Amino acid sequence: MRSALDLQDRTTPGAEASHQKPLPTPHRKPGHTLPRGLGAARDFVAEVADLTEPDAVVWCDGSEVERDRLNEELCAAGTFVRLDPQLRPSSFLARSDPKDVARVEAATFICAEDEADAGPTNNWRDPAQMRAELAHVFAGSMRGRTMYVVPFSMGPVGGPTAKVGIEITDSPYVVVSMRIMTRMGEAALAQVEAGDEWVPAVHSVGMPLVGDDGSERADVPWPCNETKYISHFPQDREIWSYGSGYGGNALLGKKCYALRIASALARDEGWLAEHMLLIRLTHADGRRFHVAAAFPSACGKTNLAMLRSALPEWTVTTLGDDIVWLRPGEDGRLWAINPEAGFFGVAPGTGVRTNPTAVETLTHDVIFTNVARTDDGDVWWEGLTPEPPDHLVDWLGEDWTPQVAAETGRPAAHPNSRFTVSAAQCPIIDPDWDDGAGVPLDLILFGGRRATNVPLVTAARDWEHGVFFGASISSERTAAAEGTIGDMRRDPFAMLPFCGYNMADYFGHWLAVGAQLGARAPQIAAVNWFRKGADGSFLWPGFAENARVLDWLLRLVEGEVTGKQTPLGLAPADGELHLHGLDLSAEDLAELERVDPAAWHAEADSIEEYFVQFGDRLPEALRDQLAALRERLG
Ligand code: OXD
Ligand code: MN
Repeated sequence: MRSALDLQDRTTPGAEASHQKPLPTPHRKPGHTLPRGLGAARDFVAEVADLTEPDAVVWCDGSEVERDRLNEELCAAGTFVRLDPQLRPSSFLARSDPKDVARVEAATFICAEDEADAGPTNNWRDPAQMRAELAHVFAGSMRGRTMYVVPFSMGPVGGPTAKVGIEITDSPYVVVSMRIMTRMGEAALAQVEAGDEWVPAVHSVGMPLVGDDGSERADVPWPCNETKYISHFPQDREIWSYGSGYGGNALLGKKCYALRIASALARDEGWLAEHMLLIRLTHADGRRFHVAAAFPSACGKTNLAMLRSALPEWTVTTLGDDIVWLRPGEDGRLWAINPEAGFFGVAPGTGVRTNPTAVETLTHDVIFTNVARTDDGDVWWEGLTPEPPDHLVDWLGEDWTPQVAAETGRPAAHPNSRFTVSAAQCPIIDPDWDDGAGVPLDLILFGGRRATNVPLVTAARDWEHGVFFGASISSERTAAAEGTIGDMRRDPFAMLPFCGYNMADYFGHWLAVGAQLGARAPQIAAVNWFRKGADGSFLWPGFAENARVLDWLLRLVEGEVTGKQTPLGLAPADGELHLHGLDLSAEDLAELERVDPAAWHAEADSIEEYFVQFGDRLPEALRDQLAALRERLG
């Protein structure tokens, strides 16, 4: 990634003439960290327009008419291809620039005044320095384009936990995606008008169509810039994103706002912004439970969010697949909402066997990005069906056949190709998903992909023990790395790329919230669906069968089972896990739950090594947990 300060070779026209303009910041009333109301929004929009020089400014209302017009424009520009109206009604395929296909963690910055407030796990930049760099790249960056003003609410509009944002973007793809992923348009603007606080979020693809000298250049289907900045100012609650049109880099309500900025807001206001799915389990006898779960990428989060229970007594309904905001309620329980309104899910691996519910969700009104196109105008990706079609146009727009794939190993869909779809379309969406009050949590799961060592399920003894589980989540990076501790990545609370402040302070904040909740805090547990046997095959069937693990944990919560103590925590006692109808040998079950003290001493060393980077900021309670683990291991 190039830095924008050495942009002598910058091909983007227009920066030099106007680089002296400072980066605007919205007006805040004295004592307020966030701007409020429509006046401040109007002024900020005018200042951003003055810096970026768009041809036109459009305030988005979120209507279907507006969406249809933008979709037509995106088709005319070649960004969208309309899919076959019979096979996939009102759906589109976008192909991104091949160099703009994922979140860019190396260009994701936390700009806190004090470097220690960003902490050792974030890329820190000095805020003043970053503002100067951004002023330079944003100057004239929207020339020849339309600037869209996108008011949006994270959470049901007006709900007690909801928060408003305003994204300013020069990408119509972002506008139509934000309409799916958030509550976007008039209702959110009405909140701003009523005087609500709002988070400023500015985005430019970084490819102006007119140079300083007035020279014009043609647009491309997926404009972007090699120079990228995904910048966060947690103290000012501002987001500035430049150079990418893709996913979490550009849909600023998601990772940038609902996790990085929201985690800083949550720290200051006494709540939690988390990278978790959210589901409701309803028992045949009518009892209902709510479960949130944090997993790093590629651990089956969307599959668990849309679980079809192998145990007929449980019915699962979906509340969210990626982010939850958790607030201690007046009743002393922890209440959860999903701040998003859609799913931005990874397509490959989503299929009839692994996630039939997701496949049913995607039958109409979907934006697909970087999947393959079938000859009859539909879409395909690896894992959608067991056998690929005979011919496809791949995500790069080139011919693809199973033979080509066999020879070159080239996938038809990019591994990070995505679907963007409204949550309301999910056939098992919970009837209360749009209720701003949220749901009270009974259980929080932490998990990763671990071929060895980590048992199928371990319940924490108490909240502090659970925070230790969260702080030490780890996941193997690749199939080749599985089984080797050296190649695994620690991803605390699955928040490594998403925590907007010092991770050690974040651990401390979790401890403080638990202390406030006391006895009414949800149960915490660690799970691992990915343990392997000596022959290298998975010991646990996963998917629908994961309901058996949830069933045991919820019976533990209810006091129907007691579990048995292991050095790690509480595991199912003999016969407690409901395994009827499952072809699982006694040996495999024992292996799934086995705790090897020597291997766990090595694990404890690896956790300690990870914790060292946090120095004195690491909460004492976590050091104590590590010491207690070693003592129990003997
Ligand atoms: C996501 C991610 O896109 O975690 O949800 O990267
Ligand atoms: Mn995610």
